[in-house]
Amino acid sequence: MRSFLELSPEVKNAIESNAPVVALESTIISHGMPYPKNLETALSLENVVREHDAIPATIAVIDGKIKVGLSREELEFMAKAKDVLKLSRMDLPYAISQKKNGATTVAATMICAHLAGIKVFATGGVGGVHRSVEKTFDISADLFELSKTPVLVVSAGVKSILDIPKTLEVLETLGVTVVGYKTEDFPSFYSRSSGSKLYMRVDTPKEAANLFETRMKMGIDGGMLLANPISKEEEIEPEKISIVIKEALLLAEKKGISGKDVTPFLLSKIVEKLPQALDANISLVKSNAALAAEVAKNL
Ligand code: PSU
Ligand code: MN
Repeated sequence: MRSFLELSPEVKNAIESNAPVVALESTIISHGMPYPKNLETALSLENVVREHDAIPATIAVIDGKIKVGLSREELEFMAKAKDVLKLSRMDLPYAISQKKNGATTVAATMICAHLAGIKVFATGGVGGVHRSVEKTFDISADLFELSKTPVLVVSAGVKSILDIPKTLEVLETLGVTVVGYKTEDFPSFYSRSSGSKLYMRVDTPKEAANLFETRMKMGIDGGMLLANPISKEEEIEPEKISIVIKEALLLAEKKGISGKDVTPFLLSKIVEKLPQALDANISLVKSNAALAAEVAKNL
């Protein structure tokens, strides 16, 4: 499997010397934010990880190779290219065998990080159970990946484009350790709370690292979701964002958007209607990258 991987010299060196490494995904760049903010964000996420004395490893598939650690040119390519696939577990091998370009979602980034020997991954929000699940059966493969692949994912919870209580039920059923960072409230991405309670809380990066290590040492498969709320300064009031999300959901239904296109469509509509949402998004991913670096140092 390692023959499919291409580690940047810096990442390779860091992994071999057991230095802290933080994986970063590329769907957020290619399908989650508009250009040029996506590129600026990708670069500043890498900087944040470095400021916290860890090595960033942004992951993407370019010409059928899994790149772990992207150069500036490769980041630019992922930010600008139009025909980039959005890869999850099911189509990662397709992109490799067909020598395509693809951005990795949380699920695919977890698989690639694990193959490379990286244990910590920072993102914005993971996928989950969609609100119309009884009609569409739309449940993100991210949830199942969290139950299979031993990577600690730091996210700001999930967006309320999703059904948050159902998403948490599925995570519980799948046995994923979902733990709040300095909170008992599961965050809803733009807002610090979702109204859904968490059963587990940690207050330091060391506690988070210990929890994940304990899980691994016990031989329990799968990963862990560390839920880190957006800062008070950047948070958007739930009432304000919920109006925008409702409009976006109605539009998606009207246009018959389905499958893989649902999440990117909703993300772009939300930012169109409320530009403040993009700043909030950038701020929370940076904060997740910083926390992920601190956790990686404690592993
Ligand atoms: N949620 C966000 N921003 C994102 C995504 C989700 O707030 O960029 C991306 C992530 O890459 C996630 C993917 O893994 O969307 C989930 O897509 P789907 O719902 O199609 O599984
Ligand atoms: Mn889906």
